[in-house]
Amino acid sequence: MNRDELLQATKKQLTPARWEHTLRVADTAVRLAKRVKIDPDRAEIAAILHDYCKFWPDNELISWIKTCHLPPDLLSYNKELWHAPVGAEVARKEWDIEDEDILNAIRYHTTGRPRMSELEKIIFLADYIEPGRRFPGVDRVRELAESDLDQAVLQALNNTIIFLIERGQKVYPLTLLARNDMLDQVK
Ligand code: DGI
Ligand code: FE
Ligand code: FE
Ligand code: FE
Repeated sequence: MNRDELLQATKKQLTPARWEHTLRVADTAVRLAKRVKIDPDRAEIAAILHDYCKFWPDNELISWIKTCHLPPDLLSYNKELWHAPVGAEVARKEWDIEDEDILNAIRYHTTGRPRMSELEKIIFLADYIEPGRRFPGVDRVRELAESDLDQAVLQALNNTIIFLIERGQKVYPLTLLARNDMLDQVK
């Protein structure tokens, strides 16, 4: 797989604003990867592909969820969750990515999960803290990400869960499990 091909093809899937977000996630992920001494090239690939399916129509995402036997409970939670697990399947099938850590980083970039790898944490965090993000509390997560990825992931999960509850929305169980696990990790 050629990096320029991947960039051009991904750009075509996205709106200009979302493409700019993707480039900022990639920069942020590469920087974090270098700091914790994991392979920045793998972080970059995961970041480029993380929102590949963000604008796919619902029926397309639903069809991939069914065909690939992704967790059927996804369909009874927020549609915003769907692009991440489908993105991992597309990365495997259309981009021949076989690196399970890269695929998991794409798959879990929205929800998180218990026992996330360093790469998964980096993509999850880069998506949350890239410099274009303006969530309430994002600056605290940015600070934490400079010193402790686990504390940063925990804070981002807390913020997201509170955000969803304040809006009366469901919280996908994996997000709650991820947060509980992170509490144990940081003890
Ligand atoms: O695709 P992005 O907008 O870059 O970011 P994302 O993939 O992290 O999507 C985040 C959105 O998903 C965010 O606005 C919150 C929403 N969401 C809905 N239900 C859940 C959820 N996020 C988590 N972590 N857990 C949920 O149950
Ligand atoms: Fe996303
Ligand atoms: Fe996110
Ligand atoms: Fe994103």
